[in-house]
Amino acid sequence: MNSNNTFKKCILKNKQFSENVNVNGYVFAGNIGSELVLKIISVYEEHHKFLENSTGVFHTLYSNDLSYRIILNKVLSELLKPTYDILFKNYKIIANLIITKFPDQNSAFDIHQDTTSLNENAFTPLNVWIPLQDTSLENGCLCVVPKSQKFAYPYRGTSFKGQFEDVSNEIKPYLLPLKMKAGDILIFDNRMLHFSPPNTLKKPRVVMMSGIFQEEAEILTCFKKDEQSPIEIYKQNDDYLFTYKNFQSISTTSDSGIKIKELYIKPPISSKEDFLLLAEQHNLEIYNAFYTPIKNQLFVQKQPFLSTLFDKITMFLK
Ligand SMILES: O=C(O)CCC(=O)C(=O)O
Repeated sequence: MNSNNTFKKCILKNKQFSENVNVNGYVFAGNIGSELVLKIISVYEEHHKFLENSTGVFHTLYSNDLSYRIILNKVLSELLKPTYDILFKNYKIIANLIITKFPDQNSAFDIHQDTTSLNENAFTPLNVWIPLQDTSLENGCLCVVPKSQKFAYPYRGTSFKGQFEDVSNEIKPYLLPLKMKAGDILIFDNRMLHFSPPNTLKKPRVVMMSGIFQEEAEILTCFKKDEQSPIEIYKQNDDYLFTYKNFQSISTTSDSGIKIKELYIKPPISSKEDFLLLAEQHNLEIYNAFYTPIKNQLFVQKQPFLSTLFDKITMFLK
């Protein structure tokens, strides 16, 4: 178990921000301002046309329209670069994405850590998450388990079971809802356990997200054929997030990149007791945000992240 996931090759210019990411896994880094929010909303409206009454979740990476992914990334990069240049040094944007959560009980992202996308022994993977309207528990704000990046296992992939997949119910009390205003900038270590509940309001919840890497970090992915097989590490091209088409499915073959390593290790699967021990060792706090005293039950259903999420991918029309 890796319990020393400190901020590697820090790219945040502000020392306090970097300390917050290191300790808690996230930081609020100001607001991009209403003018820029409006510009991004107009980019969103120009490049996204959805079916009426769409349901579930739309995520840029689910689109097979590669020219859409490339153009969106370019336009958003141009708009956000001045802000990112203030916040980051020696960095690169690996992708700018849109995530839309339609009004629908099935629009939750279950508790997860992002899959491994760089060498975590040398670098720290960051996401920037900026909502284009206010977010709350009602429309699916991001919820995080502060400090949980500290005990993330460095090899995660869609082809094999995640360390915390079986303990969602134990993790839920530790989720902290991050209610945000339109344009607020959340920077987080994408190894931190995170989640977002369904959008129960009438309007779609739209967010833009950027992946931010150290400029020399290569994009890596992990693949495991089956229980007995080693974990294979693949190096991907820098344009991977614009050229790879199978993000919608759980990979059953290693269909992209160059294999650079095989590791004969078994990724850990945490039991309820393992997770509770980690929570204690890392002083995780209990927030109980998803506990409804009246019904005396958790109101968010337990769902395996990938299977349910990918079943509910919404239709995207260009
Ligand atoms: O936008 C959200 O609600 C969550 C997105 C997320 O967790 C992800 O893309 O990994």
